[in-house]
Amino acid sequence: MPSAADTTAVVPVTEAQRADYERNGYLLLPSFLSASWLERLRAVAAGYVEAGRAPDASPRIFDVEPGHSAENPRLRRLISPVDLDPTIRELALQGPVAELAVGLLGGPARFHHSKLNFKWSDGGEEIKWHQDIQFWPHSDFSPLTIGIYLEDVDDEMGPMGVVPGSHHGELYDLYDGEGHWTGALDDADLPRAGLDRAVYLQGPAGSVTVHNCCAVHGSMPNLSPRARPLLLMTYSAAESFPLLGVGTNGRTGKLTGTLVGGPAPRWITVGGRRMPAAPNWSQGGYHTIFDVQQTDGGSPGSETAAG
Ligand SMILES: O=C(O)CCC(=O)C(=O)O
Repeated sequence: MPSAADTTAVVPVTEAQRADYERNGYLLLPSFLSASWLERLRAVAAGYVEAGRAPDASPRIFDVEPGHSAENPRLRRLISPVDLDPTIRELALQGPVAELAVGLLGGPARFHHSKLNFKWSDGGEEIKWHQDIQFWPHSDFSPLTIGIYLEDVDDEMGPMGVVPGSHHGELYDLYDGEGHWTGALDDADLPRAGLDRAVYLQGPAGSVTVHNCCAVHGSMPNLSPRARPLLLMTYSAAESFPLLGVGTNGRTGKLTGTLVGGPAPRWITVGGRRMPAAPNWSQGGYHTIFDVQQTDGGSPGSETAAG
């Protein structure tokens, strides 16, 4: 298993792929994941589907469709699988997805959150057009989400749709006219969003999707008799920070903020100005300015690093 330090040595994307991602705001990497990883992830997902049948399955872990039951499970989402499961944690914080995040971000990455969207067969729900950054604002626009299809995905199954180049465009208001948060572009804004140019990312199981936090994206209902599990993991550049303390589903997870591929940065950029920032003392190790100035300095910061 690679350590956090040697993750940086692995570059699983080419310069051309990285340039594509920068230009278009998305990437599709067909059959990215090895067969053995895929097998492990499918076994994990199947275990959670079984667990989701329990009458007391926690809504903190499972989001289910109306009509979900033990006999006829219809899961919408497994919440924060990186926190829940050691295999998914290894994938996201040390394995090939960590390496991909570091490669795409061009340096150490800060893990933010994860989710497994099941998009169940025969009508698994649509995800309306939206951008992500409004849900969990950060101090820059580096956050990206890496998705892994756990099954083969075709057009009928509600593949992820992305509008190329939209990450450089308008950031839409995801409130409605009455000030209610809808989490989706308003109908009045849709004609400006370039949806006629949307591309739908399909591929064999193990294919990877990547989209930038500002890219307009969404997906249609799954009209096929096959589920479309998509495991999603979000990272920012290490020097980018979430602003409101929110993760997806409203909460950050235990591992939100974990650094992969390198140590905590000493510089951050806010309001366009790059500045040296103190170590992250939030976990302890600091008392007062008097202590630090009257001695040789404090102990190093204690940001969590994977590995
Ligand atoms: O599952 C999908 O197709 C899209 C996922 C997404 O955009 C989200 O969960 O925010």
